[in-house]
Amino acid sequence: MIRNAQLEHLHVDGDRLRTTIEISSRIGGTKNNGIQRCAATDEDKRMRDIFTKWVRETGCELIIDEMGNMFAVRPGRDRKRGAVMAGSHLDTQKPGGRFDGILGVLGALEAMRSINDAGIELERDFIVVNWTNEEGGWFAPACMGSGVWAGNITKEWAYGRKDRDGKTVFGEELARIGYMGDFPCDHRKWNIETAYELHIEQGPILWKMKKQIGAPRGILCLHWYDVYLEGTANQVGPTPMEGRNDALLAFSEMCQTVNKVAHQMGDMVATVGEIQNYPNSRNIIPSRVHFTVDIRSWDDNHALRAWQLMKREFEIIAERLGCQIRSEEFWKVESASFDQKLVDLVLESAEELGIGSLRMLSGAGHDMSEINKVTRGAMIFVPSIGGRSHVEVENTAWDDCVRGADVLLRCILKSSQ
Ligand code: HGY
Ligand code: MN
Ligand code: MN
Repeated sequence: MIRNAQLEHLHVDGDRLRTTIEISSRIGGTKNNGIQRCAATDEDKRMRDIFTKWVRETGCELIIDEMGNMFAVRPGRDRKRGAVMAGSHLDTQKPGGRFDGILGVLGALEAMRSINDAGIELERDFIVVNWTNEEGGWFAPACMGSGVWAGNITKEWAYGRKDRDGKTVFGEELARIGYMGDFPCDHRKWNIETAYELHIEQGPILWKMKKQIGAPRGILCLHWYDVYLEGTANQVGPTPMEGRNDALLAFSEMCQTVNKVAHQMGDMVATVGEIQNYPNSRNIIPSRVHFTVDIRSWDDNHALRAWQLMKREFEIIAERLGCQIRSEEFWKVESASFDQKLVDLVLESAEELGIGSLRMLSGAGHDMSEINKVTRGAMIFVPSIGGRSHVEVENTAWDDCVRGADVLLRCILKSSQ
């Protein structure tokens, strides 16, 4: 049993957390102080190898499942009771920042180390997890490891995903780096009672409101679409403007449509983030374009209505410009409402530590969208300086990292009773 006195005085080791994150920052580190460490790449392998070493040093058992999800298991006194889990992801965008996901895994590792240092035997198993390919920045979609684990996508479909250049296949690369484990990637093989994820906010709210801890009540839904346009290539010189079937011109009008519909509908965001143009030559009329649409809202139906409006306008544009169009929903995660008792526990823990906190919503997607489907979950946010993320300048003050890890530690201890 954890006595309140222990609870009162148990803190993480801030210097050790900073050193651990700084070591991570050097693996795939970029010259602009970011990280490029996409899932199933050599940089991901190097980070996983070091994380393996750190986990072994804590004396935990390390389980690696079929999707490369890494679970560090610290046995509790009564192993029949549901475990407490905390973690996030060590992969990054291409390029990305030093804290997105990384703070969540290494903050949970620091909590594990601090519990070890205090010689506490927890009632329940405590599991630190590194989820595979949360970002989806190189092998889409996002949340692939947690998505298979929670049953949103199949392992086979995930293994077959190609990288953004279409050159490598995810399953082969995961096996190549040596992290395709044997343990089934299935939440039903685990008995998880409570899950936490410490994460940077990735937006401006905490930073602007000068609050140090955010407790999101949930995460927006994410809908990812692919749109394929087919026009007619031709020599740019002799081909008159009338009658062209210019796929890139069609794309440009559709990109405007995405932004126009999002502004008109409100309570949502929509973004065209990725485009391939073929043949992408300055003196050939573009004949093929692929582009992506990312739509997010707290209300799934609102997001779906927006897509229907966009799609209808796309078809009118394609018809007028003489292009073929095909679109499909590539991936989605419904909006996630967290367990409000756990959200309250995050706010209560922050208050006990004298830290200003705020109940909010997450616009960024997280593994917790998937985990929250199959167990009770909550997240702990810390401020992103300037509200910036998914960029190399992503930054969070070390004191905020430590405060977030302290709140996480306290939530773990409370949920481990
Ligand atoms: O897309 C997201 O919000 C997350 O980074 N996967
Ligand atoms: Mn993340
Ligand atoms: Mn991210």
